[in-house]
Amino acid sequence: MPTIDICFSPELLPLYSLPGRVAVVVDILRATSSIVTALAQGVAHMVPVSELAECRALAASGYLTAAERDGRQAEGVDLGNSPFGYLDGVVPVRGRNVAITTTNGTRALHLSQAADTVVVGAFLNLAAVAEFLRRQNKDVVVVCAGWKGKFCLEDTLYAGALAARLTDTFDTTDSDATLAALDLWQAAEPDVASYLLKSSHVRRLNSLESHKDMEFCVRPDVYDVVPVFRNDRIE
Ligand code: 3SL
Repeated sequence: MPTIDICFSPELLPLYSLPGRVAVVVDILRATSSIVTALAQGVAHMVPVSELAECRALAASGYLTAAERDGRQAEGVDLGNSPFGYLDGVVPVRGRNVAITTTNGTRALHLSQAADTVVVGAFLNLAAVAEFLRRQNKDVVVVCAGWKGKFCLEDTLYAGALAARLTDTFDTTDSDATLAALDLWQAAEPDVASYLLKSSHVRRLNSLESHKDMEFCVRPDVYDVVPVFRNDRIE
Protein backbone atom coordinates (compact mmCIF):
# COMPACT_ATOMS: atom_id res chain seq x y z
CA MET A 1 0.00 0.00 0.00
CA PRO A 2 1.42 3.45 -0.82
CA THR A 3 1.94 5.85 2.10
CA ILE A 4 0.87 9.42 2.70
CA ASP A 5 3.21 11.71 4.63
CA ILE A 6 2.92 15.38 5.51
CA CYS A 7 5.59 18.07 5.49
CA PHE A 8 4.32 20.81 7.82
CA SER A 9 6.53 23.55 6.38
CA PRO A 10 8.75 24.05 3.31
CA GLU A 11 11.63 24.53 5.79
CA LEU A 12 11.31 20.81 6.63
CA LEU A 13 11.46 19.67 3.00
CA PRO A 14 15.19 18.76 3.15
CA LEU A 15 14.11 15.95 5.53
CA TYR A 16 11.81 14.43 2.89
CA SER A 17 12.69 12.48 -0.22
CA LEU A 18 10.49 13.64 -3.09
CA PRO A 19 11.74 11.59 -6.09
CA GLY A 20 9.38 8.68 -6.72
CA ARG A 21 6.56 10.45 -4.87
CA VAL A 22 3.65 12.71 -5.73
CA ALA A 23 3.76 16.08 -3.94
CA VAL A 24 0.47 17.79 -3.15
CA VAL A 25 1.28 21.44 -2.49
CA VAL A 26 -1.27 23.26 -0.37
CA ASP A 27 -1.72 26.84 0.70
CA ILE A 28 -5.39 26.96 1.64
CA LEU A 29 -5.20 30.69 2.47
CA ARG A 30 -5.04 31.47 -0.30
CA ALA A 31 -2.58 30.69 -3.09
CA THR A 32 -3.55 27.14 -4.01
CA SER A 33 -7.27 27.87 -3.53
CA SER A 34 -6.88 30.78 -5.96
CA ILE A 35 -4.92 28.68 -8.47
CA VAL A 36 -7.59 25.95 -8.43
CA THR A 37 -10.30 28.59 -8.86
CA ALA A 38 -8.39 30.24 -11.70
CA LEU A 39 -8.02 27.02 -13.70
CA ALA A 40 -11.64 26.08 -13.01
CA GLN A 41 -12.64 29.46 -14.47
CA GLY A 42 -10.79 28.75 -17.72
CA VAL A 43 -7.34 30.26 -17.14
CA ALA A 44 -5.13 28.46 -19.70
CA HIS A 45 -1.99 28.15 -17.60
CA MET A 46 -0.23 29.87 -14.71
CA VAL A 47 3.45 30.52 -14.16
CA PRO A 48 4.43 30.75 -10.49
CA VAL A 49 7.43 33.05 -9.99
CA SER A 50 9.40 34.13 -6.95
CA GLU A 51 9.94 37.82 -7.56
CA LEU A 52 7.51 40.65 -8.20
CA ALA A 53 9.73 42.02 -10.97
CA GLU A 54 9.63 38.66 -12.76
CA CYS A 55 5.84 38.62 -12.48
CA ARG A 56 5.43 42.17 -13.81
CA ALA A 57 7.88 41.46 -16.68
CA LEU A 58 5.66 38.63 -17.97
CA ALA A 59 2.93 41.20 -18.75
CA ALA A 60 4.98 42.08 -21.85
CA SER A 61 4.43 38.49 -23.07
CA GLY A 62 0.66 38.81 -22.70
CA TYR A 63 0.32 37.40 -19.19
CA LEU A 64 -2.13 38.70 -16.64
CA THR A 65 -0.22 39.36 -13.42
CA ALA A 66 -1.30 38.26 -9.93
CA ALA A 67 0.79 39.18 -6.90
CA GLU A 68 0.45 39.21 -3.13
CA ARG A 69 2.82 40.40 -0.45
CA ASP A 70 1.83 40.25 3.22
CA GLY A 71 -1.75 39.49 2.26
CA ARG A 72 -2.25 42.53 0.02
CA GLN A 73 -2.32 42.92 -3.76
CA ALA A 74 1.06 44.23 -4.89
CA GLU A 75 1.35 47.49 -6.82
CA GLY A 76 1.08 47.48 -10.61
CA VAL A 77 -0.48 44.04 -11.17
CA ASP A 78 -3.87 42.92 -12.49
CA LEU A 79 -4.95 40.62 -9.65
CA GLY A 80 -4.20 39.96 -6.00
CA ASN A 81 -4.48 36.58 -4.30
CA SER A 82 -8.20 36.39 -3.68
CA PRO A 83 -10.06 33.59 -5.48
CA PHE A 84 -12.80 36.15 -6.12
CA GLY A 85 -10.42 37.93 -8.51
CA TYR A 86 -11.05 35.01 -10.89
CA LEU A 87 -14.80 35.00 -10.31
CA ASP A 88 -16.02 38.58 -10.17
CA GLY A 89 -15.47 39.35 -13.88
CA VAL A 90 -13.62 42.63 -13.21
CA VAL A 91 -10.58 41.15 -14.97
CA PRO A 92 -11.70 38.66 -17.68
CA VAL A 93 -9.57 35.54 -17.18
CA ARG A 94 -10.94 32.84 -19.49
CA GLY A 95 -8.31 31.71 -21.99
CA ARG A 96 -5.62 33.95 -20.45
CA ASN A 97 -2.27 32.96 -18.97
CA VAL A 98 -1.43 34.28 -15.50
CA ALA A 99 1.95 34.92 -13.87
CA ILE A 100 1.55 34.61 -10.09
CA THR A 101 3.77 35.32 -7.10
CA THR A 102 2.76 34.95 -3.45
CA THR A 103 4.62 34.93 -0.15
CA ASN A 104 4.44 31.22 0.62
CA GLY A 105 2.41 29.23 -1.92
CA THR A 106 4.49 29.81 -5.04
CA ARG A 107 7.67 29.20 -3.01
CA ALA A 108 6.35 25.82 -1.81
CA LEU A 109 5.58 24.86 -5.43
CA HIS A 110 9.13 25.62 -6.54
CA LEU A 111 10.66 23.76 -3.60
CA SER A 112 8.60 20.62 -4.40
CA GLN A 113 9.80 20.17 -7.97
CA ALA A 114 11.94 17.10 -7.20
CA ALA A 115 8.73 15.04 -6.85
CA ASP A 116 7.66 12.82 -9.77
CA THR A 117 4.47 14.88 -10.03
CA VAL A 118 3.50 18.13 -8.30
CA VAL A 119 -0.21 18.81 -7.96
CA VAL A 120 -2.03 21.80 -6.52
CA GLY A 121 -4.36 20.92 -3.66
CA ALA A 122 -7.16 22.84 -1.96
CA PHE A 123 -10.40 21.97 -0.18
CA LEU A 124 -12.06 23.21 -3.38
CA ASN A 125 -10.68 20.22 -5.34
CA LEU A 126 -10.30 17.71 -2.49
CA ALA A 127 -12.21 14.83 -4.11
CA ALA A 128 -10.54 15.35 -7.49
CA VAL A 129 -7.05 15.27 -5.94
CA ALA A 130 -7.92 12.17 -3.87
CA GLU A 131 -9.09 10.39 -7.03
CA PHE A 132 -5.95 11.49 -8.92
CA LEU A 133 -3.74 10.09 -6.13
CA ARG A 134 -5.60 6.77 -6.11
CA ARG A 135 -4.93 6.43 -9.84
CA GLN A 136 -1.22 7.29 -9.43
CA ASN A 137 -0.81 4.64 -6.71
CA LYS A 138 2.50 6.17 -5.52
CA ASP A 139 3.66 7.44 -2.14
CA VAL A 140 2.41 10.96 -1.43
CA VAL A 141 3.86 13.91 0.46
CA VAL A 142 1.53 16.79 1.25
CA VAL A 143 3.68 19.93 1.31
CA CYS A 144 2.10 22.60 3.52
CA ALA A 145 3.13 26.11 2.47
CA GLY A 146 2.72 27.47 6.00
CA TRP A 147 3.48 31.13 6.71
CA LYS A 148 7.06 32.30 6.30
CA GLY A 149 8.36 28.88 7.28
CA LYS A 150 6.00 28.38 10.20
CA PHE A 151 3.28 25.76 10.75
CA CYS A 152 -0.27 26.72 9.71
CA LEU A 153 -3.50 25.19 10.99
CA GLU A 154 -5.40 25.49 7.70
CA ASP A 155 -2.84 23.65 5.54
CA THR A 156 -2.52 20.89 8.14
CA LEU A 157 -6.31 20.54 8.32
CA TYR A 158 -6.37 20.07 4.57
CA ALA A 159 -3.67 17.39 4.83
CA GLY A 160 -5.81 15.61 7.46
CA ALA A 161 -8.92 15.87 5.30
CA LEU A 162 -7.06 14.42 2.31
CA ALA A 163 -5.61 11.57 4.39
CA ALA A 164 -9.11 10.83 5.75
CA ARG A 165 -10.38 10.50 2.17
CA LEU A 166 -7.55 8.08 1.34
CA THR A 167 -7.58 5.63 4.26
CA ASP A 168 -9.08 2.97 1.95
CA THR A 169 -6.14 2.92 -0.46
CA PHE A 170 -3.18 4.47 1.41
CA ASP A 171 -1.31 3.59 4.57
CA THR A 172 -2.06 6.61 6.77
CA THR A 173 -0.51 5.08 9.90
CA ASP A 174 3.16 5.17 8.89
CA SER A 175 3.86 8.80 9.77
CA ASP A 176 3.24 10.69 13.03
CA ALA A 177 2.64 13.83 10.95
CA THR A 178 -0.26 12.13 9.14
CA LEU A 179 -1.67 10.74 12.40
CA ALA A 180 -1.55 14.23 13.95
CA ALA A 181 -3.21 15.82 10.91
CA LEU A 182 -5.97 13.18 10.97
CA ASP A 183 -6.63 13.93 14.65
CA LEU A 184 -6.70 17.66 13.94
CA TRP A 185 -9.14 17.11 11.10
CA GLN A 186 -11.43 15.07 13.37
CA ALA A 187 -11.36 17.87 15.93
CA ALA A 188 -12.26 20.49 13.33
CA GLU A 189 -14.92 18.89 11.17
CA PRO A 190 -17.67 19.46 10.22
CA ASP A 191 -17.43 23.22 10.90
CA VAL A 192 -13.97 23.97 9.56
CA ALA A 193 -14.66 27.69 9.14
CA SER A 194 -15.49 28.08 12.85
CA TYR A 195 -12.47 26.02 13.86
CA LEU A 196 -10.18 28.19 11.76
CA LEU A 197 -11.38 31.43 13.37
CA LYS A 198 -8.59 30.96 15.91
CA SER A 199 -5.85 30.55 13.30
CA SER A 200 -3.26 33.29 12.83
CA HIS A 201 -3.83 33.50 9.08
CA VAL A 202 -7.58 33.96 9.47
CA ARG A 203 -6.94 36.75 11.98
CA ARG A 204 -4.52 38.29 9.46
CA LEU A 205 -7.06 38.04 6.63
CA ASN A 206 -9.83 39.42 8.84
CA SER A 207 -7.71 42.49 9.51
CA LEU A 208 -7.49 42.86 5.69
CA GLU A 209 -11.27 42.43 5.42
CA SER A 210 -10.87 39.13 3.53
CA HIS A 211 -13.05 36.97 5.79
CA LYS A 212 -15.21 35.91 2.82
CA ASP A 213 -12.10 34.45 1.19
CA MET A 214 -11.64 32.07 4.12
CA GLU A 215 -15.29 30.95 3.98
CA PHE A 216 -14.90 30.33 0.24
CA CYS A 217 -11.59 28.47 0.54
CA VAL A 218 -12.77 25.89 3.12
CA ARG A 219 -15.63 24.54 0.94
CA PRO A 220 -14.81 20.99 -0.19
CA ASP A 221 -15.32 19.44 -3.64
CA VAL A 222 -16.40 22.54 -5.56
CA TYR A 223 -14.15 22.03 -8.60
CA ASP A 224 -12.89 18.92 -10.34
CA VAL A 225 -9.66 20.39 -11.75
CA VAL A 226 -6.32 18.91 -10.64
CA PRO A 227 -3.67 21.48 -11.60
CA VAL A 228 -0.25 19.96 -12.26
CA PHE A 229 2.98 21.97 -12.01
CA ARG A 230 5.55 20.86 -14.57
CA ASN A 231 8.03 22.60 -16.88
CA ASP A 232 7.50 25.88 -14.97
CA ARG A 233 3.76 25.91 -15.69
CA ILE A 234 0.62 25.02 -13.79
CA GLU A 235 -2.08 23.66 -16.05
O1 3SL B 1 1.56 33.29 1.10
C1 3SL B 1 0.79 32.99 0.20
O2 3SL B 1 1.09 32.25 -0.72
C2 3SL B 1 -0.58 33.60 0.24
O3 3SL B 1 -1.53 32.65 -0.02
C3 3SL B 1 -0.81 34.43 1.47
S1 3SL B 1 -2.31 35.34 1.47
O4 3SL B 1 -3.42 34.48 1.78
O5 3SL B 1 -2.52 35.96 0.18
O6 3SL B 1 -2.17 36.34 2.53
